[in-house]
Amino acid sequence: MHAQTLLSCGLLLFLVTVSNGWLFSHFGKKYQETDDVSLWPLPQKYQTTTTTFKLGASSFQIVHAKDSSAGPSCSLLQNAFRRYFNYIFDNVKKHRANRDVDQESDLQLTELQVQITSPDSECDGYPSLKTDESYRLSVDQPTAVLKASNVWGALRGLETFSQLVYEDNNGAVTINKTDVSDFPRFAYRGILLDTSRHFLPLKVILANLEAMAINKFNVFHWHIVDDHSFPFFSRTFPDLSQRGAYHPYTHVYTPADVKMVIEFARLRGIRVIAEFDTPGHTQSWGKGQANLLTPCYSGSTPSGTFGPVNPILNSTYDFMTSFFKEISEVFPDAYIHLGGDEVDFSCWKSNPDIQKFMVEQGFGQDYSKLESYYIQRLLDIVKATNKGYLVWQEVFDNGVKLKADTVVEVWMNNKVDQELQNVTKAGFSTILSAPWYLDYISYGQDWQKYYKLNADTQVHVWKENPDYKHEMAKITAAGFHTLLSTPWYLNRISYGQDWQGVYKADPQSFNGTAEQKKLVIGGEACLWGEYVDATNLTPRLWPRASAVAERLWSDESVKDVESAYTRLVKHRCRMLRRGIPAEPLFVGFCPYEYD
Ligand code: CP6
Repeated sequence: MHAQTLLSCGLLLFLVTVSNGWLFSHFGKKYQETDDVSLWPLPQKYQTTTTTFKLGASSFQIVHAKDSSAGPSCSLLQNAFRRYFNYIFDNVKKHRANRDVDQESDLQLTELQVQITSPDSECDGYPSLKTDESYRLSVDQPTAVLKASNVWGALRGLETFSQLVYEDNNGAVTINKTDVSDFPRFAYRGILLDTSRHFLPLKVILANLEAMAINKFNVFHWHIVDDHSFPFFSRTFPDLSQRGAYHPYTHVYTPADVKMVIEFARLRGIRVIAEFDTPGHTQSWGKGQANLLTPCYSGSTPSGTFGPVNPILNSTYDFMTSFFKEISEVFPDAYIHLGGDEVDFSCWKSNPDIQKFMVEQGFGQDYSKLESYYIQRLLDIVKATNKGYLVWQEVFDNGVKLKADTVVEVWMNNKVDQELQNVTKAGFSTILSAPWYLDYISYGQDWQKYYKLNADTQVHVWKENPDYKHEMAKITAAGFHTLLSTPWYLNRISYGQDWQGVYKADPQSFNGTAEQKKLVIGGEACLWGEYVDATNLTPRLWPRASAVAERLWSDESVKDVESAYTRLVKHRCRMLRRGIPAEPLFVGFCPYEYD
């Protein structure tokens, strides 16, 4: 038993039951844990036994089954075999001498056969919203068998296989006789990264894609440009990044960089959905594209500042046509995210040409009609590229006419259930991100608040927390010096955004018919970039995003926080061991720690 488990035993109730030789089983309801294995996200069904097999680095192989529709020419699988072989054996070598398999006394597992069952393995394709990610895994002597209809299910099964492997007390690589039958609860399981507020180096993006694969996420929502910078290199409009990026070549994603992200993601069964958010959030676009943004006025003269995309000029739509033609060719996914959130009307209101247009169109003073007019024209442009699209919820709320296959993303954290009801009632698919804004550290823990506090005066400033005010009064009345730290506890994330809060949210908990619930295709964890760059991205996102991963993959009934804790602690240690600096959930230690 790991000492870390002993520690958590003091904290949590730990159950092991033995029945019919099956030590623990899970069928969407109750399950128990072993000391060594932690599956995350929990599979839909699995059954494991006390029978163990040893794996030797020189004898064990991952191979294509004879009747598989994929073979050694499938580089996606070859690449995955190598990746998982290394996860199973490399670190063992690195950290301690791997005890050799004892041929005499140990049962050996020498092979994992991977069998792709459908005639089209999809080896050279891309995953999509309709992809079947299910797999079956049978670990038995002398070979284990992994069956999936295509390579995407095989990737998920390989991850599960690698999670079943552990080291016994002597350090021997071990796996128990186990059966798994697994599939995701939701088809869309995303992570949003924002590369505009801070440029994220390529290796940070790739490391995050690797962490996503370990957690069975399947969509990278790339919020690639925004107000603050435009790091996407457009072949059609190179000035956009030349003038709009933080730096025209160190802080830009070249076509080769973008290709690498897309291929690295594909090899892990992850879709890359790029977001080009308009008409708001576009300040950086204005630097490299003249006349794209609306000139704001103060009184009757232009103020020199600019607002959202100018919706009244034909040149705007010509630009969008060329731009989205390029985007639709660069990004192979069938969907593009078109944004449409948080449009500020004040600049439009100030501009006399826009005012005139509003009158001509009969929009009155309703600027959301102007916004809808723009979005409608944009959607028609993108539709002509044969792409589907996602939009933020405001686009739906404003009554824009949407294609039937549009996905509406619900992000506002008020009246979430009502919004999900409305969107699905109108027949649209939806994804939920409102409960999963992981960039967000609670109010009271942002730096401005700390900065304003002052050890002398805070007694007057910090009314919400009278405890230490009282304490300091007592201490100083007794004539002692004191110092203050109460308001400066930077260690904790607010309730609601800690992992338990994230874990408890469910995308289908709103009131609605079965048909409405089916329209919820998933959700995503958002890591907006205002306070995040390469220095803090990984620990801020992981393992809290893992809690989202289990919510979106595992059965609805898997929601017990205490048993999740036991597994998540071990899963987080596994991420450390695989080189991902995921932050701790609570006190304890890992067998292999990050250095
Ligand atoms: N940027 C863009 C953002 C946000 C949105 N869109 C955002 C808004 C509120 C919070 C976090 C992020 N930073 N383009 C909203 C979808 Cl709390």
